[in-house]
Amino acid sequence: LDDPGLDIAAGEEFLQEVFQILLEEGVRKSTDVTQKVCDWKEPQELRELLDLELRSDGEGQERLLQRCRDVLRLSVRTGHPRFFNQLFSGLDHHALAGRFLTETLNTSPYTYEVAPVLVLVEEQVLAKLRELVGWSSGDGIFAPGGSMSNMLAMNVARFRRFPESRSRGNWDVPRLGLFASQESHYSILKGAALLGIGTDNVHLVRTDERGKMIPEELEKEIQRVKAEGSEPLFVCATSGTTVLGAFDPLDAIADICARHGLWLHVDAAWGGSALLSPQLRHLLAGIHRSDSVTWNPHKLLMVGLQCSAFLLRDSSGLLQRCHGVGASYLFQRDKFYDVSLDTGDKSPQCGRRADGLKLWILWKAVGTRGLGWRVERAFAATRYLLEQVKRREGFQLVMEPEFINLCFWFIPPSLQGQDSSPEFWDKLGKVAPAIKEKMIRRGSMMVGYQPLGSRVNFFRHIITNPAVTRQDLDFFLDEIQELGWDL
Ligand code: ABU
Repeated sequence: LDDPGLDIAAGEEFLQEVFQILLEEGVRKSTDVTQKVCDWKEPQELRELLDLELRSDGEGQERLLQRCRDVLRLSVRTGHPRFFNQLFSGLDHHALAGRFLTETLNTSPYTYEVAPVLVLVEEQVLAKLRELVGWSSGDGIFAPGGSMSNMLAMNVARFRRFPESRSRGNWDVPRLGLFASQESHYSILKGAALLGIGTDNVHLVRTDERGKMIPEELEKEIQRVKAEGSEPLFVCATSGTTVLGAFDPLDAIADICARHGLWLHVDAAWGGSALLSPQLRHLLAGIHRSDSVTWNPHKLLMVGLQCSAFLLRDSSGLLQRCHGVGASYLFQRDKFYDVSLDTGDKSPQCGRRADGLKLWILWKAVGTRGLGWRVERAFAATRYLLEQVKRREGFQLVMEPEFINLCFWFIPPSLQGQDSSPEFWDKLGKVAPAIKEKMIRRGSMMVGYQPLGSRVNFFRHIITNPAVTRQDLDFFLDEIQELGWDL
């Protein structure tokens, strides 16, 4: 014990090498359009290549550096300009610097004493996001992903109506009713299960042909649930649904919530970033009337996974009262500084990642205008792709996109000109998975597909990365045509 048990000099030397690898393999190559997006391996082959077994003795530096290279080389390059698979993509160098800083600091922003900078950064970032929602005051916390942010909203809504539920559980609470559209995120169902509300008590409200909640159907559902003896509590409107990118009509939904005294939560995990664009923020008109908002800058703002803000209009300390337990070893009331900065008890978590820092660094780098410009560039790129899809043979839109989700089928020559029979749709539903398999095996690009309601598998193309160019989008369509031509 007389000497440190870590070789600090060797550790630093190792890190120097790792930073070079990170820059070369993780940053340069993973954003280089001439590289493959992925290098597909069957799981067993990959297990063997990685040599996953954990042994009694450690390995030398060269072997470890090779392992670092392998991890990067054999992973999917989500920063690549031809990765269109998820609602996140791209690599922002400033945000990545913020992620490095967060990892290096290795602290939890639950108390000011262990994370003074991170607590103040989080406070500032949350205030700025709330300002964009249209609130001059309020509260909030970063959560590990949009699903958790949505669950926090459900929990806080229940607590506001039934404060005793915190201590007595669901025993004294009537059967509750939660409402969200048929296109809402699946986390509403998960949250109802986790919170003991029950998935049967989530009422999925019908949507129109564009995937937007129909307010009159919400009103009917609320009346029906009341007539059945349940107590309506919570409405989740969605601003940017996962597949179609639909925006629910927030003002009409807010009117209904006000009439029935219901909590209005807006799941703007995907679409919230449109608030940064003067041209697109109308999509969320009425969001300031909500009680809470989920907003994931790790999606459209390219901040990096993960960065999910749960924002609250209430400024009376509801979040703290709902989740706080006041652990005496963390949240001592007799500290020498302002203990309102010990914000960790607002969260059901204890250890928590400081997800605000990377957004703060990015925001400092490009400003509010720069963030808005990125959203508008993604929108403009989607418009370009839309025009090309309309022009090209074999492509059929699922619907005109309102936002950045471009959904379409590719109809190969063998199916073109056929009647719209059940057999036709059955065969068409097999096209997207077949093309996807070929593209992943080739490693040329990645895009998602899914069935939705009565619609058979179609592609959902998402752009968030400002590095994507017209050439990438032309390549994308050429590649779909080439891969699907002989199906
Ligand atoms: N609900 C999170 C979004 C998943 C996706 O990237 O499509």
